[in-house]
Amino acid sequence: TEPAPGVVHLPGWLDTAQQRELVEACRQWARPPAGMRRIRMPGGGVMSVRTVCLGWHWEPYRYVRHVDGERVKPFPDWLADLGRRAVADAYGDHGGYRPDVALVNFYDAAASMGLHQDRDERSPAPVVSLSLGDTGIFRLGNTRGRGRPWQDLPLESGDLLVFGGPSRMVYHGITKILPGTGPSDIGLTHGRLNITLRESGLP
Ligand code: MD3
Ligand code: FE
Repeated sequence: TEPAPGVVHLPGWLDTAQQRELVEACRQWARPPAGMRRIRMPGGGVMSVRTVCLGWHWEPYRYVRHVDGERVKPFPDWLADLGRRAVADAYGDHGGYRPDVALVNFYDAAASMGLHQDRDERSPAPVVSLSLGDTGIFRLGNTRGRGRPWQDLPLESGDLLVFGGPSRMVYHGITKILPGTGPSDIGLTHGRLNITLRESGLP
């Protein structure tokens, strides 16, 4: 379905085996050093979501190669291939998509993500989102600000969402997690994982 121009939602795009493999990859990425952590925001707040970055790092909240002297985990080639297949399936053409950075977010039952724009990337290329585990309620807003109109879409385990074109700069967030809704056979007992793939636009 296409909930907004440039936004394509393909429910159940990942089969159970692919979901299990991604959960296992997230488990490895989550380990220290440079593992999952709550990101400190520029204003001093701390996110309820836990995040691990691949290929770049978000503390102090901009592209840097290292944090606390720890080397950021690499962005693997197989993940770039998966992102390219995602864009091809969503738009009918991958358009030369070459993601080089990713954010892996973990939401426990109490976590959420306020409405924001993703403006750290210098490339206009789409963002690919893969959801695993408990269902999250995704708020798809508009490009003008945090107010209405918005649409609330449930994102379930295995769903693909591709954001490009006129929707690349929309405000968006996760309003809540529905605990206990994830599949029992992907190796994730509770919570929600989301993997976003991006082109940094950096040399
Ligand atoms: C629309 N993550 O990491 S994924 C984020 O479920 C982020 O963890 C949410 O927003 C999550 O920045 C939402 C869907 C998504 C991701 C990136 C986008 C939607 C987007 C970038 C631009 C527009
Ligand atoms: Fe975002």
